Amino acid sequence: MNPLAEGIVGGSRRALARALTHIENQSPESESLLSELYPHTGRAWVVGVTGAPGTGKSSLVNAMALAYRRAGKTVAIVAVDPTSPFTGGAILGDRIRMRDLSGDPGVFIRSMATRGSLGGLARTTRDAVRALDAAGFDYVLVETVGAGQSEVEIVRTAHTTIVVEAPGLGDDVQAIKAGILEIADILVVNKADRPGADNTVRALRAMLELGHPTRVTAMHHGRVMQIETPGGPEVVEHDPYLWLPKVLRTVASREVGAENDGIAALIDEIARHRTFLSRSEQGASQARERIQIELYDRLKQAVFERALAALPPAHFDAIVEAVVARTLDPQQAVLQILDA
Ligand SMILES: Nc1nc2c(ncn2[C@@H]2O[C@H](COP(=O)(O)OP(=O)(O)O)[C@@H](O)[C@H]2O)c(=O)[nH]1
Ligand SMILES: [Mg+2]
Repeated sequence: MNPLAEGIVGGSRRALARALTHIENQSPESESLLSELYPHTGRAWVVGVTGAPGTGKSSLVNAMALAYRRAGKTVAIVAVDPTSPFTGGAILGDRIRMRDLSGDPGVFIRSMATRGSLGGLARTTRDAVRALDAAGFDYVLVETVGAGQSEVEIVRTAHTTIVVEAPGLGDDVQAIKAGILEIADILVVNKADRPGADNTVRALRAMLELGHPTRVTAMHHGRVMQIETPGGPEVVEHDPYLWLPKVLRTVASREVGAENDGIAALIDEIARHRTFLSRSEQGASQARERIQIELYDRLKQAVFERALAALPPAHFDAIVEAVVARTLDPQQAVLQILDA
């Protein structure tokens, strides 16, 4: 076995940190490393936390990690920020916000920022989560900034996705991008201590109900179907085969120190979602679908690399020239490359 893989499975933090650097750089070593780690994965519960900057994601992740630690669980945190460079202040801020966790061997924190394409970042995140899973953490919390398609892809690595909102960040409804709402298993209105929280909760509930006919496209008794809900969410609330995202309130910052901060309820809701996925067939079909997407992804990359590697650069240049001169069309050009 690769000594790094052995170290990770054996619980060495140093080996884990080095492996994550390999993964981040997509170095050749990371490929064989991930192959060796794969049989050791599949045990961690992965929770994605996404939302606009400043909504309190890092604070929330910090609070959740503390709650899991109190329950005796180990936690890894991956903070992915596609908008900030490596030296960005956001990551420094996150460190300060997560200071409660520093020095605890049951917690591992890693920040990752943009390097290359967003697709690359999604892949890096997925691989990093696998390494953390193989390292034996009970929970892996992935924080990512809600900025568009990127986090939808990144969040695909998560079993349970939490979308975070906060009052007073401009127009309540506008702050939620439709695509983000669709990926939410749980919606959280953080900063519930702030005025306007009720409005945000109401706006989110209204949006969920608006989107209801499509939201309840679900795995029902093992089959995908559209479910009519003339009686509203209450009718399907108790259906064990249907998941309806709830809107929860939290106060994540310690400074506020509210008694009823909603963190315990959030932890409970994650557990409920986990139970739901394991009891319904949705969990298994979600896993299968993700593997399928990943394999398509990797296949595209592998075919691309193999085709280019097999082609002498001069040959490729000649094909480019032929397409420029219009003696060859791009469709035929690709077939020629594949045949080469
Ligand atoms: N009043 C209040 N402030 C909070 C709460 N949660 C986070 N904050 C503050 O909001 C700011 C942004 O928090 P942060 O966790 O960095 O947000 P992120 O950008 O989404 O990760 C920080 O100053 C936090 O202290 C909360 O529940 N209530
Ligand atoms: Mg943050």
